Amino acid sequence: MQLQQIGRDDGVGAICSVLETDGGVIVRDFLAPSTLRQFRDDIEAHVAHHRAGSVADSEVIQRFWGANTKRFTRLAHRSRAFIDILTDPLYLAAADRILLPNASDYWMNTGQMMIIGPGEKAQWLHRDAENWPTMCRPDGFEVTLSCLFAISDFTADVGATRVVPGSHRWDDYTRKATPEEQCQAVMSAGSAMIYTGRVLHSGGANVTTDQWRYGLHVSYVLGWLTPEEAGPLGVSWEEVRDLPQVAQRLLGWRASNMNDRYAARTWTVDYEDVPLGLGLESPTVRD
Ligand SMILES: O=C(O)CCC(=O)C(=O)O
Repeated sequence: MQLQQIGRDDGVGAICSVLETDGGVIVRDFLAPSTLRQFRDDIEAHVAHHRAGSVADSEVIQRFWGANTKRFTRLAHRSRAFIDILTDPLYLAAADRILLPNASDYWMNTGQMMIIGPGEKAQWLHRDAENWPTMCRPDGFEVTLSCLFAISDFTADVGATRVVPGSHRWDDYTRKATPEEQCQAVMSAGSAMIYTGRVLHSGGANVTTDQWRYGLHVSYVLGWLTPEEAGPLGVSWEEVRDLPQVAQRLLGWRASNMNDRYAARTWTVDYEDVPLGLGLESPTVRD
């Protein structure tokens, strides 16, 4: 069992067609070398000061997180290159196709560094849509789309993501995957594995003694569901005010459903779009 690999030039049609059958696909050399370098440098400046493991009371969270795994978010605050990744046109085109049939828009679920350290055990297999349990079922639809960007090489030994291709199409989501049904997203730095919210996957075991696996998880979720990360609490208006509106919306700095079809907007302030309601933007600036 292996994940299919394609190139950026194969386009959004190829991504979506593999996602439909396998639930996950590797896009080789997804990131431009300059973006990869800049992002890695920005993150490196933070990593050394960040603890491994969770300080949460919950033992379940601690196990899921990993004792020797560093995780942190607020990436728009920590790296300008992150915005280029968050708004990558190919990734957005895939999200449009997968998510927009079920919503008028989507926003960032989370942008999270997942840096798996030496000796870390494999995480348990899970589906990202489990964040919204009633939406994670065999007869449901995709509410979230995720991507793991390899910021360092993803080898089998260093903990490349484990995936169970086709598990999004199973009739029974309580079924356990056999070892033969699992594979790993082995890929070089700059490549990316896009996967649907209903495919089983997990962080792999890092069996090295001295290497850290740098993974960047970026996911989107339907605009009418609550994201994992509290986006606008992690990045200020000053940091996002000059970004394109699509980036502002993804980061939760714009209201959802801002169209004239229904008066059914969500995520408003004083029933206005966020910056307008907060008095950060004058009514004439929009449009
Ligand atoms: O680190 C990985 O490869 C995947 C981790 C993951 O799926 C998660 O933490 O939700």
